[in-house]
Amino acid sequence: MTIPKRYSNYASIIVLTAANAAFAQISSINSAVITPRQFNDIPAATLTIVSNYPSLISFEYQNVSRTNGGFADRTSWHFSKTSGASPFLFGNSDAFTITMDVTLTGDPISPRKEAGIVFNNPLNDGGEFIVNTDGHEFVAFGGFLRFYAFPRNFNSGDTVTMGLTVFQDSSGKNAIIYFAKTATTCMESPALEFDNLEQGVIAGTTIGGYIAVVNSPTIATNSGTAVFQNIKIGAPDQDFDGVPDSADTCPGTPACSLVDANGCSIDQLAPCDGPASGGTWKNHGQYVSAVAQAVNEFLAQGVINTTQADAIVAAAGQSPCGSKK
Ligand SMILES: [Ca+2]
Ligand SMILES: [Ca+2]
Repeated sequence: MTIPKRYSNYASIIVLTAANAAFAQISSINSAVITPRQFNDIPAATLTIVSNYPSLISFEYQNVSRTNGGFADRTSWHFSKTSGASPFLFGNSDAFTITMDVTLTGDPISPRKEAGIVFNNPLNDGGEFIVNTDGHEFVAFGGFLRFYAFPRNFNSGDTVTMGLTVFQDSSGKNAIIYFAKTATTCMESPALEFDNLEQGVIAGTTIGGYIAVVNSPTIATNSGTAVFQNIKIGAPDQDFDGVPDSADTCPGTPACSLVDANGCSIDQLAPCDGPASGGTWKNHGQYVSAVAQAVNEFLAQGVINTTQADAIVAAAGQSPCGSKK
């Protein structure tokens, strides 16, 4: 399913470079460390790097082809708070949300090209949340990461948003939620409590993104490109609506809903089942009126345009919500 993990020494190498750095707040992250040719089984391959954190980092491999052995080439980046001098070291109690738009292209799609978010920890190497070109997977696995697989609907050349939130749940346990958005779907995993001995992120873990391109002994032009855009790391946002948990008055917004500044969707402000404050709608008109009120708020905040507003109110009018059964 995944590229074998025979590179287990890497994590210790990168962490040792900054082993004594003090842990600092996530908000101090300001840059990325690039590690070119982290694994370099096909040294003759061409690698082109564009590094413009946080708007764009791209890794383009060409001619990943070697006839006399060699498994794969890999290049990575990791978050940094030192203007790219050293990787940021995450701690066990850090809570955060990471999102980025990832475009992975393989020419051809097989042998495998993979890209995504990587966690390198000092004890048992990396966990990854990735897409790949040949298996069409969205999958998280390895290290201390909880395994999770979304439906296999990734295709080479797609731009997808990949994200994850690491947070402390109501039981006081560290947990992770994975998020993925394609042009047509929006997917979110349940909150998964970490089950490793350290109960979550192992102190000293570095986090970033990478591409791996598997060698083709027969296709001289074997190539793969990963582009990471709109890289964001910030306070935890469990429902990925862009409003951090601490400011979100509507937790659990369905993935990819439009929300107001308080993190509330129109459905959450005016639920079909009855007012958000509780009870039931007196009649259908009261429901439609509540939707219209929410729509006006969204219009005023610039969250939706008038065409969208009209469509939402029309749909509410045609719904059975609030009608006597
Ligand atoms: Ca939120
Ligand atoms: Ca919300």
